[in-house]
Amino acid sequence: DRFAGTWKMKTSENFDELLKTLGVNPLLRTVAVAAASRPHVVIEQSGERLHIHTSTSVRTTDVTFSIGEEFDEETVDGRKCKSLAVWETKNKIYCKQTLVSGTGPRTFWSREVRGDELVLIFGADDVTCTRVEHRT
Ligand code: RET
Ligand code: NA
Repeated sequence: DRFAGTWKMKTSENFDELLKTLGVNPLLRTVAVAAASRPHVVIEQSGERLHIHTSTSVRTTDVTFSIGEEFDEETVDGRKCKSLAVWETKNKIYCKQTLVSGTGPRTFWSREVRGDELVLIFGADDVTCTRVEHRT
């Protein structure tokens, strides 16, 4: 249950580029980037089952899923998708997303625990945003 904990963001790279690739307009990107710089992240884990709560002043998401079972979530820009998370290593979860309707960039996220840090990557086509969080 190594993902469990309360996490605070330390660094973020390319979040604006990610939103640009997802087609979010400049004004909304400015709002989103500012809000996303101070997320409050709480992860509960019981083996293969995880609950990830991420809150900011403008957007809060809660996802509960089991590794290897499809679940509903939203892409970073808020589009409904079906997701499937798998263990990439024993410390890393890779989650592929498929839009429920319409077309858009291919998106995924991964989360890896490295010591006291959690490395979160969001991908959209060939753009990746890397966010490093540490335990509070
Ligand atoms: C959207 C759509 C346009 C308007 C706003 C948005 C805000 C997104 C945010 C995302 C935060 C994500 C985090 C992820 C994990 O660490 C949906 C792009 C305001 C604030 C914190
Ligand atoms: Na996170």
